Amino acid sequence: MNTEKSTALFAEAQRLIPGGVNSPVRACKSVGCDPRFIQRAAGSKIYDADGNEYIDFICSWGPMILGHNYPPIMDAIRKAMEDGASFGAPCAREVELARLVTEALPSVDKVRFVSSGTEATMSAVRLARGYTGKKIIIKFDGCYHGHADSFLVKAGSGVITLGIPGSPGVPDDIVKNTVSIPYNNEEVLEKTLRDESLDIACVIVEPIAGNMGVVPPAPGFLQKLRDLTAELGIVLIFDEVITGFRASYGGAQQKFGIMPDLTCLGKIIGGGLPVGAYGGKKEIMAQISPEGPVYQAGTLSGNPLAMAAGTATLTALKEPGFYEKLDKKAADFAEKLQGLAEKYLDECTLNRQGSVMTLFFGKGPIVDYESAMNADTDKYAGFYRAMLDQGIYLAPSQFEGMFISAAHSDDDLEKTLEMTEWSFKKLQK
Ligand code: KE4
Repeated sequence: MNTEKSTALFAEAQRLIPGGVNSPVRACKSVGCDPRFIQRAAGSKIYDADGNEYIDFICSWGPMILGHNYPPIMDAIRKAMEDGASFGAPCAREVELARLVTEALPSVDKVRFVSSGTEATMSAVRLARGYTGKKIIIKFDGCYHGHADSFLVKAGSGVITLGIPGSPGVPDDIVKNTVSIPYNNEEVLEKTLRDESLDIACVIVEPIAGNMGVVPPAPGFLQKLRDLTAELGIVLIFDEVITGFRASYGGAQQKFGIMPDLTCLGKIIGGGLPVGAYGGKKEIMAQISPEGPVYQAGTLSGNPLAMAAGTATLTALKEPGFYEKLDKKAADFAEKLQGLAEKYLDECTLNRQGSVMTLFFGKGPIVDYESAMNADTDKYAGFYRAMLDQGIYLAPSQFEGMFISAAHSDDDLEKTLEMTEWSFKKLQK
C-alpha cells in the first residue's frame, strides 16, 4: 500500500502537535506502525490521504452507528449551517434533542448538553458530590470515563493501551478521593460501599465496559450495584458514552432494566459532531446552575449544528427493528470470527455485547481488568498491521471495541472474515 502522503503528514503533524495526534490512541504506538491520515469517509468505508480504502470498524470510536456521511445527518447539518454556526444562546434545536434524549431514557428527567464525554462525566461527578456533600468516587479498574483528573486512576482506553499507571499532573490529593475496584466483583463492591470510613458520593460505571476491550457485566452485577447504592444513599452514575443509543435505543439501562440516578452520554448523540450530555432525576439535576448552586458551563454547549446532527441521528435510530437487525448482523459476524480464531489461534476470547466486540488474543474468560491483561498485545499488533494492509481498519489497541454499523454490508463482513483468515495464517508463519 502506498502511504507516502500519510507519512509526510505525520512528520509535519509531529512537528506541530504532541505525538502528531489530538488523541493519544490515534498515534498507533501500541500496534507498532504510523497512523494513516484519513481524508474522507462514506458508509462503511474510510479513505486515507493516499486514496487507500478501508472497511472501518472504529466508526470514530462509536458515533458512526449509521455509517459515515449518512445523508439525513449531513443534510441536517447543512440546513442548520444556513442559520449560523453558533449563537451562545438557547435555541430550539437544543430543546428538540433534549426531548428525544429524555423520551429515550426513562431515568433521565432532565439533561444538560456539553461538548464531550469527559465534560459529561466530570460534571456528573461534581453534581453527585454537590448533591450528597460527600467526596469519594468509586470507579472500576479498566473502565475509562474520559481524561478528567479524578478518573485517571487504573483507567482503561488509552491509559491501559499506553501502559501508563495514571498520569503525571494529577495531584495525590485528587487521586486519594478516587477508589478503583475490580469490575464484576460483587464481594469487593459490597465491602467497599459498606466501608464507613469512605465518604462515598457516587459510583461511576460503564454498564458494559468497553475500554479494557468489551467486558459485559456479569449476571446480577449491575442489580447488586443498584441495590447497594440505593440502600446506602450513594449516587449511581451510568457512563453510557459508548452504550447510549448503542446497546439499545434506551442504552444499557433499558437493555438491563436498571435505572441509574445519573447518566452520561456522548458519541452517538452528536452524530459525529462534538456532543456530550449528563442527565437524571430532576431532584438531582435541580442542583445544577443556574437552577442550583453546582456550577457547570460551556461556550459551545448545545451548539445548533451538533444538536441538529444528534437529532437526525436519534430520529434515524428510532426506526422499528433497527437494533434487532444490527445486533443480528453483529452476532452472525462474531460467530464466524470466533470460528476462525479458534481454528488458527492458540488462545483467543471473543467478548461481544450487541454490535460492539473485542477479539482478545488471550485465554478467557475475560471478565475484568486483570483477566484482560492476559491478552498478548504483540500478537494483536501483528494482527492489526496485517489487517490494515489488507484494507481493514481496526482499533489500534487490544483494549478497545470493534464497532459494527448499519452501513457494514454482507460483502464488507465477508471480506473482513477472508482478510482475518489471511492475517491469522500470516501470523502463524
Ligand atoms: P470523550 O471526552 O473522548 O468524548 O469521552 C470520554 C469517554 C467517556 N466515557 C467512556 C465510556 C468513553 O469510552 C469515553 C471515550 N472513549 C474513547 C475510546 N474508548 C475515546 C477515544 C479517544 O480517547 O481517542
